[in-house]
Amino acid sequence: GDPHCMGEMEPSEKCGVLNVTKITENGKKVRKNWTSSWTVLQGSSLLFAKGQGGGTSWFGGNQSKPEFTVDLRGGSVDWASKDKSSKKHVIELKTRQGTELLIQSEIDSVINDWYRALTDTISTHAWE
Ligand code: I3S
Repeated sequence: GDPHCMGEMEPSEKCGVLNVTKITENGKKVRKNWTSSWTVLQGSSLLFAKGQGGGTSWFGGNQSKPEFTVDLRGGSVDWASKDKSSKKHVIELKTRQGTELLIQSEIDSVINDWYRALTDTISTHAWE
């Protein structure tokens, strides 16, 4: 796998570059701002860092921190309806805290893997 994706002992751990935007924060609609984010699934948390992250192991270093973290416990994941975005392969992620995100990749195998990983994580942590 990716050498920068740490903790691959856990099946729920995954990382890669995705296009991400918030659409709702604490129940309030916010303006879309699609950004390319280095995304890490770690346990029941989904972490985002700005930029491609490609060669830099922000996650292992101590100077760079995740831009944004989402608690997946009690959340839900679904394919976004057409009215949410004109883009292809868009996942809609809703958290229990009332934040909604859209997550997208142009590569359908990539987004399908994330869809599976996120739904698995949410069902695994459903009773916490
Ligand atoms: O849902 P919207 O408002 O049509 O989303 C589009 C806009 O956020 C647009 O930005 P500005 O309205 O600030 O120009 C983005 O550039 C588009 O990417 C958004 O739509 P998609 O369909 O790409 O999610």
